[in-house]
Amino acid sequence: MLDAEKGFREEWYAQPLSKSGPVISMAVPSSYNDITQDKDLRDHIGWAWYDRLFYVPSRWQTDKQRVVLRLGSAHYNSIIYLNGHSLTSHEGGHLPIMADITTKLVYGKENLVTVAINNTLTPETIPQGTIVKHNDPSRYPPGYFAQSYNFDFTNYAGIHRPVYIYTTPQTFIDDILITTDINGANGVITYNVTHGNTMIGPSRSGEVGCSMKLLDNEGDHVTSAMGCQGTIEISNASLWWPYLMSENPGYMYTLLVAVSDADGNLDLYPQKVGIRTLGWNSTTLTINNKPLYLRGCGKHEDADIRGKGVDYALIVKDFSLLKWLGANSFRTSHYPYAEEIMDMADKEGIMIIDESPAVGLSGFDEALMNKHISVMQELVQRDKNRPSVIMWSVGNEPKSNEAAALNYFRDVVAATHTADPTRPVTCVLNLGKVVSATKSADPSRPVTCVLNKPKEKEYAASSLDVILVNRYYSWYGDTGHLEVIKMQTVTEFSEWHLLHNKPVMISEYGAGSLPGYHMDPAWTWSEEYQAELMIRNFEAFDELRSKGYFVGEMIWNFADFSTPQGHTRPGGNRKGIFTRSRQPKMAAHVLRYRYHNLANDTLTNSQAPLCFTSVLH
Ligand code: GCB
Repeated sequence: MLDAEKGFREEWYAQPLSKSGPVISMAVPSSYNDITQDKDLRDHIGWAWYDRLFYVPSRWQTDKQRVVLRLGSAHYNSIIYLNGHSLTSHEGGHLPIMADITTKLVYGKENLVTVAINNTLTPETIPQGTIVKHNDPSRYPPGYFAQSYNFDFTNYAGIHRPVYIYTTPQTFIDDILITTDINGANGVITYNVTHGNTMIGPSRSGEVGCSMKLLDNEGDHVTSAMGCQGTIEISNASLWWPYLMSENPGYMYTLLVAVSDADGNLDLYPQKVGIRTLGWNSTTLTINNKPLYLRGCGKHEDADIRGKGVDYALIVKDFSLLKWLGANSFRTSHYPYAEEIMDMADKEGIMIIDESPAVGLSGFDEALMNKHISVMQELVQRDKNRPSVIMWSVGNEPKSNEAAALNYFRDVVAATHTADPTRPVTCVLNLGKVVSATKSADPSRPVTCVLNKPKEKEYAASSLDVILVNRYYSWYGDTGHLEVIKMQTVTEFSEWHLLHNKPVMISEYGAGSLPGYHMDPAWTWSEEYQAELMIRNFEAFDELRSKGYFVGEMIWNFADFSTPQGHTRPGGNRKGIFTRSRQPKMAAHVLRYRYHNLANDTLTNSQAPLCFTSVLH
């Protein structure tokens, strides 16, 4: 049986891992699962260990720099050691891990960072999973167990996003909160800068001051302001618009934030700012006071070899395909995506429904809710200033037919919304406990949760601002009967609206197809079936749109993606309109035609200019 605790007992972190046993080379960022030929590594459940020696110049110490270690994400549970000592730990993948390492480094020498990561999912983790132990010695070897979970994508593990060490002065910018508004032709930016300081050597004295310089997207000076909080009004502002809603989508200013103290410390941060407003009522979503219709898809961070590891070329390719499709949005199903992806969305004008990793939750108790609220706070903290984020999704397909979901989702949504973002506040939870609900919670965006339970016995929808429902008519039900799609979709979505008096949209629909497999008349798994299923859905969507409360459609899925082995998933989930290597199936062409038409855009195969700008780090 695997000795899960061996590394901790033997203190592997006290020295380079190679001194404790054999090590293999591993890419960072990447999932470790598909890198080698080793099946056991691919299917590993439990702790995996990484380490890295790195050099720190003594100049950083002389210059009294504050040094921070930052991992973009590691999945799922991480314990980090520096030079043999415990540094920090973090539960949950998909969100950053940071630690101030200033006083723990050895300057002018090599340092050792060690990360232990455990991918085990349990009923207490988000997302949840179960370790199934098989105790029948006639059928399984001793200690045999397997991991199961309530979602279909592979639970890839490893250090998925870049790891950085960066420096700041002793007095540093800790956080910046931006909100924007529109006043006639003017744009309004409200900012709040918080700062911190660390003491290395003699303590600092004097006041800390903030100054702001606003630059336009060409880098030209627009205006300046003093003070750590304030409002800037820009006459004839350029607004942040989604792709195909303006000639110049994704317009962003740069707010150059400077924080300085009497000791001569100066910290600078170029904060991107997209000026836009969001609105929602019982039928409509608006951006800059214009009604929005979301044309998009559900996605995954997923590719061969690297799994969920950040891949710059793939990010640029995916945005190129989204624009080729005429899509204006996607949902970060079913977890927060890499910041590099979010940066591209801001820049390209692609709107994001920003989803938490709470996929398929059940058993809604107090501990789970507190954890869920913390995850939402971390997510809002990370993405709060992004113009592309137009909605928070607290989860996907919870078992919201359980009665406990009613108060649970009321409180998770309320915590995500909590009013005053500049002050800590509390929110009283149903289970009798008071949870500190966040200076980072966000009242400015609608909150949703993606549902799939029948509306008659469903307890989350009443708490949501917009109702998102996943439906697979003629795939999981009435398989082969494409003719019922329109009727069933129109009936169901009209009823959701009638029941809750809120805007509704379809967040998933689709069919699997095997590229190159053709059958006419359409037959399941053929490219024709996938395409025709979509066309039948479009008929329903158009009828629903004419009723005035249907605010968007998102195909499942952008691309084929990896799943655990199973008899319903031939080589993974094949509902992609692109293959896993990003080549279009027939469905992609069908969707492209529709999305450009919906945007009133003329389809041309325009020749892109051969000028490149490096968009990622
Ligand atoms: C769903 C899930 C998604 C699955 C999809 C499917 O409802 O939200 O994660 O991949 O169905 O293809 O079954």
